Amino acid sequence: MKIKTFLLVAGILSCTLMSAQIGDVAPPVPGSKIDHQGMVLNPTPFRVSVSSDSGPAADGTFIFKGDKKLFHLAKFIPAGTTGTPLTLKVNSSSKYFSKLGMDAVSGAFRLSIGANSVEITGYDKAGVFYGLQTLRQVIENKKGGNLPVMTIFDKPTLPLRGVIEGFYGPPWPHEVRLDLIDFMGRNKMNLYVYGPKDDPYHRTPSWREPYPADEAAKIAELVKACKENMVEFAWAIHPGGDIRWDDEDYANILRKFDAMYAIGVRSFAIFFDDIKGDGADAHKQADWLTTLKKDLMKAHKDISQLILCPTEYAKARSKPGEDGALAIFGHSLDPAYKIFWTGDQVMSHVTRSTLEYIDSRTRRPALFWWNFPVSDYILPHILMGPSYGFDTDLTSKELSGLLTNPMEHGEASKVAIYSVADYTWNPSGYNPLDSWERALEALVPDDPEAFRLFAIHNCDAGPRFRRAESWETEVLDPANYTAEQFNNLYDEFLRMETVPARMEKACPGMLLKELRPWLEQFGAQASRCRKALDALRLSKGTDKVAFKQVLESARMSEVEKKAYEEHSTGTVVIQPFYEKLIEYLDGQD
Ligand code: LTM
Repeated sequence: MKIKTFLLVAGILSCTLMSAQIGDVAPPVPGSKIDHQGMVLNPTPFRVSVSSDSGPAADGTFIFKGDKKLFHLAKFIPAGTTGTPLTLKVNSSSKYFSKLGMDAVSGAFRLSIGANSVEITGYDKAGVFYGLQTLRQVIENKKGGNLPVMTIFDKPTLPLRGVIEGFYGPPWPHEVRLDLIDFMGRNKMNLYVYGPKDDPYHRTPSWREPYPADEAAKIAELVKACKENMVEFAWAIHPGGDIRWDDEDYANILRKFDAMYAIGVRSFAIFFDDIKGDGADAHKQADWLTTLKKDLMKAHKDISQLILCPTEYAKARSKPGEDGALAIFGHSLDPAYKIFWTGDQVMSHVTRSTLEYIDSRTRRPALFWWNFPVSDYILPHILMGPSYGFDTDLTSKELSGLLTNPMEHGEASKVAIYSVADYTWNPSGYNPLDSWERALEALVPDDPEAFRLFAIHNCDAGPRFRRAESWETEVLDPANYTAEQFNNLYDEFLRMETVPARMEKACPGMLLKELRPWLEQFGAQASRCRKALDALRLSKGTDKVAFKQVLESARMSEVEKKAYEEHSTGTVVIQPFYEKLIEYLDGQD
């Protein structure tokens, strides 16, 4: 039997460490696309040994064996009374994992696919669940054929990996949340913090009030979905806008937490971001939260995570000295609390230096609140670009975890969520460009090329968080270009014009619904650009009437301008090129 052992990190050497800070010019996207030879796994596994031998049929059923208490984790694996034996077990001995060259951490597992049987050994239940998720992916990759004989050793690097629904604007619809929780489970994320700014029962002025019964029932359903996907559901309260630091409001917070506990919540977060005045007093926050932890633990033995979002949540907003909030938390906030941090700025890269800044003050590894692909500060944009700007040598010593704050468009946010799952599981194996390519293929498998064409021109988040966009497109100088440049660009616009119709056919419904307004603008923009190039060609000839007619057909009307302002696309390269071209053509008139 020929065994080829390889680390799925090829191409990563070309990744540069992203330590540069945000400027007006986007850094290039690190990494490169990899040929995965029919075995696409997300997150990128730690170690894979694959042989050329054939294992069981991928479309067959499995007979569960081993620890019966683990069988419920395998709901998504086809079970039968005949088929391939699939043994599930937990082995919490660190000796076993260190012999395999692995850290014994929650979520670690060994998946072994033999010629006629499969075995998953998890360090804990989470490890078994993740092994099953990897098996599901291997099955999906090999549909219609046979599983390869292979062994995967895998473990998460960052203990907390997930999503913080923490944006301003319409909170996600219930069905989108449920779908995202399933997506998180598939991609081995384990924390969903619920803190939508526009949920009135989360924030000032209604945080003191209980949820109406129907909304409480929906939250209970989210908690249940999270449990099934090995995701911890943390409910966040945001009381700082009008909090009174008195006994009555302390009791109000406890009462609200108790009500959330009663519907299944076991993790809590307290947010003090984006407030001014008395609520932002770090001494009071630290005192209260420390007492709150004691009271919660006294009343309930099974509280899981406690998280604080400070008012000074970014370096640019923090006081560095001993009188700053971070140092105050370092001295007097119970160490059980994780502390959110958005980096040097509100929208930032994830760097060792920013973590040194916060960790040395708060005396604990920060929990990164990564403000991407959130778009609440740049609503006309849809952020479909790669996730990058992460130092790849970070560990749980500096970073207890990282959560992405996504767009109000939950389905479209999956492009970034997929890659954040990838990075947080295996930072040193993270290849931003390849991860993005895989995300696009996973989300629109029936026409990934159309989705990619749309996504590559819809990346930038404006001057506060410049992102690389349209990096493969060479636009031309209307006063000086070659025939080759003209033809290439013309062909690209023609291809772009086909995208809306192709996406209508290939894109899954919930995602399509979110993208449609941008797809319409994208098609219209491509068509205008193509017509403007036609006008450029005509401007070199003698038929001035035809030139003028085509130029007018390429021009944006006031109505079109307004629609574009609401749903902007190609803002970095395509639209500026179009505007420059029209200006040039007007000069030829
Ligand atoms: O980032 C934090 C901690 N708070 C808010 C978020 O709620 C908001 O979504 C982002 C982006 O606008 N900025 C914030 O300051």
